[in-house]
Amino acid sequence: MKRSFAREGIAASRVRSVFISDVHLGTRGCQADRLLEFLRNYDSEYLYLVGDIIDFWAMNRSINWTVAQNTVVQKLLRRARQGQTVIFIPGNHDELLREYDGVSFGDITIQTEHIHVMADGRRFLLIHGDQFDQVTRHHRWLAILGDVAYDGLVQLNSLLSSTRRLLRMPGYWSLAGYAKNRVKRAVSFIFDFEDSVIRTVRERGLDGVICGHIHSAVIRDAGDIEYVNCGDWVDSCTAIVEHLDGRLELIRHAESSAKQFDGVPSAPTDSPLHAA
Ligand SMILES: [Mn+2]
Repeated sequence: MKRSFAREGIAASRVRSVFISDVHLGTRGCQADRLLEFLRNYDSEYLYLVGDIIDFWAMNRSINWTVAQNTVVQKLLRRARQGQTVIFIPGNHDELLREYDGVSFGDITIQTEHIHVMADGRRFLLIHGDQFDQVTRHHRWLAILGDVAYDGLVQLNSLLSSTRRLLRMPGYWSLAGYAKNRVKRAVSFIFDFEDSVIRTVRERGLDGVICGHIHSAVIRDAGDIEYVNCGDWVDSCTAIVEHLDGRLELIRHAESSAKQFDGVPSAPTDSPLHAA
């Protein structure tokens, strides 16, 4: 069943599965509007929420819940109600949901991890990934401290973004993304996040893994294992889709929809010359 969205004037692509992680609902950094655009563009049989969807850590400090974020929750619930298989695999920021392993809420099932069988028969472990992050596992206070600092960066970043818009500078550049990438790169260098994920998946005799957590989207061929990370909806606006034949694709929403995105008052004619 191919649904078309008359309001948008574009038909949704039919894929087998959609994988998203690290949406961080409840924070200022959450790019709910862009996620809604993405969800409208992709219709699927399976929808996997691969952790850190709701940021309970951040909401302990201050809640930032927008209309768009509310709509995200409604759209997810509606997809489940309409018969899509929607599975929520909690992350560390929504870890309190891990107590509800196997429980369904409004047709969305919570599972601490899940094995998804691709259309071509390959078996992938779906897990958020904090279990492999030595910082969040053994130094929780350090992770929370880093999180507070990250919030500050996200706020500084939205200030920078509005300045860029004011100056009519095209594009979107994320300071927090830049900083976090540098920091996380260092962290993963030391603690070898990806390698420890891959090792575990190999030991379990699976073909691949789809995780999140480090906000760094990739599809990497690690020999016998395919390592896939969904990225996030704070900085990079990325997701993974499984096509009808089992092929995986990394979608960078911010880039692919730059032309049709009308949320920011920047026209294609934007250029420093034009603005001057
Ligand atoms: Mn996480």
